[in-house]
Amino acid sequence: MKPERFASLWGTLAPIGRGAHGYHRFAWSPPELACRDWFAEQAAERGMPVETDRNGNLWAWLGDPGAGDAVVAGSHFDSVPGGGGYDGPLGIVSAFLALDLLRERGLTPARPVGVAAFAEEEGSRFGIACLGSRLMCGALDPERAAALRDPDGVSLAEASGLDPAGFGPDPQRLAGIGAFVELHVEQGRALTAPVGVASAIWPHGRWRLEFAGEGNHAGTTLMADRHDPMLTFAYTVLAANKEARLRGGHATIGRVAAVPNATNAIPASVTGWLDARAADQSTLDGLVEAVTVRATERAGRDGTSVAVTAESVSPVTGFDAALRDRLAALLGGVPVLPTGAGHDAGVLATRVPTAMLFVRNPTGVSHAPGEYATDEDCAAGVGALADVLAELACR
Ligand code: HGY
Ligand code: MN
Ligand code: MN
Ligand code: MN
Repeated sequence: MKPERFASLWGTLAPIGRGAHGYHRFAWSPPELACRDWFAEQAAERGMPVETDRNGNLWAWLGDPGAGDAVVAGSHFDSVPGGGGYDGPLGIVSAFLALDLLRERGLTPARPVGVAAFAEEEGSRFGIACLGSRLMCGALDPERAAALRDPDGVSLAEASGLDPAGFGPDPQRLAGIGAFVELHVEQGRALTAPVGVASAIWPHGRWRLEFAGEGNHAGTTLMADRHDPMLTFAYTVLAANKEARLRGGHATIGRVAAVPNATNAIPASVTGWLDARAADQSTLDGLVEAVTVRATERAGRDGTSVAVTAESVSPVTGFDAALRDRLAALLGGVPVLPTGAGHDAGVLATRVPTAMLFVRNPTGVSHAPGEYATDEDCAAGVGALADVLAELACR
């Protein structure tokens, strides 16, 4: 595919939700709804019926998915606050363009082929990553999902317009999928070629940290009399960074809220979210344990308390080895590499044969405005995805 052809379709989606400081495409917010409209238009242009499943995921089909053994390609539209534009949308634009290439090559799929857009992959609105794919795959309690509310108190059902009684596993849909392939911008700088294949997703997760102390006056309370949860919180941020470095893991504490959040009052509580990841499960477990122990010890000294709650934990995802090796060989021995980023593919991989393709990101930056991929590499990604779809669906 010529880079300018990729750029032409990319240019119809990329401006949606782009702000001065990155993208703000939260699930079922106006920009993400506009992306869903874009999805329906692209599908209609290709004569592909569209459906929204019970968990809010979008599907467009070539052929009858009821025939089973479908090959599906896709990703997500939503972003982190101030995110980059390629994380997610690149996989969906590339899927539609790859289908165009199949048609131009005169290839007619012998199996149903789908394009999917999964809901709330980043978890930016409701706090749980891969919400739509987890619900579909039975990896998230539907009642827990129905109880979720965004920071404005809006429920998942209110935001999506879905029936909360419908949230949950979709075994019939999964049974009809023979393979899922997600193309994604690389979120790092390890990929030295335009396209690569994922070997695994690091185990990772999110833990909610709740620090409780004593709210008091910032100006009159003696230092010796304070039980300041912000102090314990600050110490825990440093501890997480240190423990991660010691283990070669990754740890960040974000999404912070102090109550009250005032300049002249010591907060009564501080909440933050630990995002921790590591190349293997025991290292991740050790990292989270160390952070928890250090925070608890410090709380004892500060006269505060800390509660650590696992929000969503994803074990290591080893992609289907046969499929992974088959695609790497098909694409001429492209690099095969792990990723520390979570993906819907990591959830689907627990239920159907799944693979991931990466497109080089020269900046290595992601979840920030600097996220980037050249039109040339993106066009190479479309070509690779078309080769994969031809191999899996047209033979
Ligand atoms: O958070 C992640 O790893 C992914 O980008 N959603
Ligand atoms: Mn992301
Ligand atoms: Mn993503
Ligand atoms: Mn006062």
